[in-house]
Amino acid sequence: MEISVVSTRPFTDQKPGTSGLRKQVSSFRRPHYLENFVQSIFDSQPMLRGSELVLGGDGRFFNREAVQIILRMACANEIRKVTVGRGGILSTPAASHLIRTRGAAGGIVLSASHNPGGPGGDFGIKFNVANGGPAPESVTGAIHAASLEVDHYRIARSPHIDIDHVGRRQAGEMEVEVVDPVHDYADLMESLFDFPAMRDLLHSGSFTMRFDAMHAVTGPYAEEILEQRLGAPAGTVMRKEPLADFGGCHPDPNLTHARELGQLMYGRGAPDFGAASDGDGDRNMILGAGFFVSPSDSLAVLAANAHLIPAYRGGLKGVARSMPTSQAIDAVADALGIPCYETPTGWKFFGNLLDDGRITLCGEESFGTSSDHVREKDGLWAVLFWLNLIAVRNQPVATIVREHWQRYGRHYYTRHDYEEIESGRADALMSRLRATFPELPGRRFGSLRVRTADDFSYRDPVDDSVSTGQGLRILFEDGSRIIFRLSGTGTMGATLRVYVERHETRTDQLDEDNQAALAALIEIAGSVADIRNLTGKDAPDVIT
Ligand code: VG1
Ligand code: CO
Repeated sequence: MEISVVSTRPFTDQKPGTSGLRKQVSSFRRPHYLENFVQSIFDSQPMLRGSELVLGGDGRFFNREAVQIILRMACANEIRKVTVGRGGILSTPAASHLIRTRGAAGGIVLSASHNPGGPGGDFGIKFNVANGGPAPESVTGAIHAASLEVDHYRIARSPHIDIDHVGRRQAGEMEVEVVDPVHDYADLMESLFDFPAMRDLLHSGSFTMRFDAMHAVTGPYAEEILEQRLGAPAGTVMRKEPLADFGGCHPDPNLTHARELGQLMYGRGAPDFGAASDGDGDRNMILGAGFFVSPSDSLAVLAANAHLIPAYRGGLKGVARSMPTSQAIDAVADALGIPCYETPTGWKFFGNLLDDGRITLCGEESFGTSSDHVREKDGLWAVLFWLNLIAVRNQPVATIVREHWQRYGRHYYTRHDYEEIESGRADALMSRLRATFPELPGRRFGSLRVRTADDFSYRDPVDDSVSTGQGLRILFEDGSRIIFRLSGTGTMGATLRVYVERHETRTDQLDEDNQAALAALIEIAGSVADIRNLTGKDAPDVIT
């Protein structure tokens, strides 16, 4: 096959963020932009030559064109084989699973996750390593460095490669295998959970559920697993056709963006269980009838009940959470006598702990939970875990969570996002706040006293790598916390995230309104960081 070597010049903005490189579609469609980044992956990861690569994405606008470009570049860069999901589709957890089962040297996942899609929306690309997980910082750093030096890329002049029919074909020397994107993943889920018990629950006549696929990648997965294999009635999966623009919606599973599901779950005759997933299928939102389960609580409940699930019957080796995630899971780990690790935000930091067998479950406050079955967060896995739990405990979602609070106390928790702040202002806010930290310890705010204030850094216990600047923390003597960080996934300006948490153990104080229960801390957060003045915003744009 004829190979073109195309001259190019570096783009200076190809530094991967929390989860890969995310930009507006218009950026990715500039001549050479995608090609430069893909060549930078190949240049910085020489072990890919002669190996197998997994390729797929969430089906958003530009997915199909990007798949064709990457296939032709893989061929020109002497990749031995590319395994690609039919239609160029693979959810993030399904891609992780395929990398692992195929023994691939890595994978390229095309997604901007929960960011909006379509021609005016966002696109993204991330590289996963041989363990199936997102590339660690050493690898993303090498890709970024290569992107600053790239002066040519290699691409085969091949005709369009058929990705719409399952089977093997050749593109020059390279083999392309198109696989059903759902099958292996659905088998994996069936191997972890008690499908007969879940089937009985769904057929009991006293239980209904809805899953909102948000016109994103999980539609076909949820239909196969929930409606086909588990026999839930047709219509259980809402918005199940994947659309290139997600039907004009933001594929972010929270009550703001999954509005119809929210109305249903808070309405009369609500289903017993509601759930949603995001653009690439790695996030999950869990709802009971009239009841929202905060992601941090969800993680803690899953850990506390894992022994009831076939795959985790033998117990958990340990657990981990990202730093801003609430300490609800820490309380469970304490009770179970297992270690609990605290990592920076982003799934890549869990990889070593999982590979090293130190943890079984992990999660983030941003609607992400998973286990050692893959190396990504996994939306449908979390939904099936809850469904299995409901089937075994035979209790409503709200009762399961309330009983959890009775035993461990409740970690009231919220995240306030201030979006599209001018970057200079956001940086100024963070550096001014950091400058006040030496004076904070010992200072009183009403009944609260600051224990410490620091800039979170993490030393990976497996490879000793250090990551600094991972979020500003104000820790109070009673265990309350306020955390500030800037998002690493946005594509317009900066997003300030403020995370607020308070532990309540008085058993008659567990059912308060979340925002009200946190009002004092929210007030402190606003004043210490001078948020109103420095962002020019009176209120957060999104509250979760
Ligand atoms: C956000 C979340 C983080 C998550 C990341 C990717 O990052 O806070 O917890 O891992 O998105 O999730 P940031 O830097 O914007 O806070 V996903 O579903 O986009 O792959
Ligand atoms: Co996602």
